[in-house]
Amino acid sequence: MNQSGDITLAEFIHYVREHEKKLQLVFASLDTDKDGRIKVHELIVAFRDLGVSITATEAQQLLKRSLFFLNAAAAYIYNLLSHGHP
Ligand SMILES: [Ca+2]
Repeated sequence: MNQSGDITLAEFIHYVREHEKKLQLVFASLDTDKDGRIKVHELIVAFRDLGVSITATEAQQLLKRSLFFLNAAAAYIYNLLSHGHP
């Protein structure tokens, strides 16, 4: 980012890719059986390793909410960029 706060397309793409890498790392660390899916059980184990106990229902809600949040954020930015408003 320069002093005016502008970002170039190259910077934007670099930023998105860096975040994609982090998301891939997070996904890979949660997908312990490496089947390409984060299962409720895997999320429960991940939280247990952090010392947090969550139920299967809580894990399910968390998975749904994270996808909902990512989807909503992407839709918000897309609409803002294409229509000038969310
Ligand atoms: Ca898995």
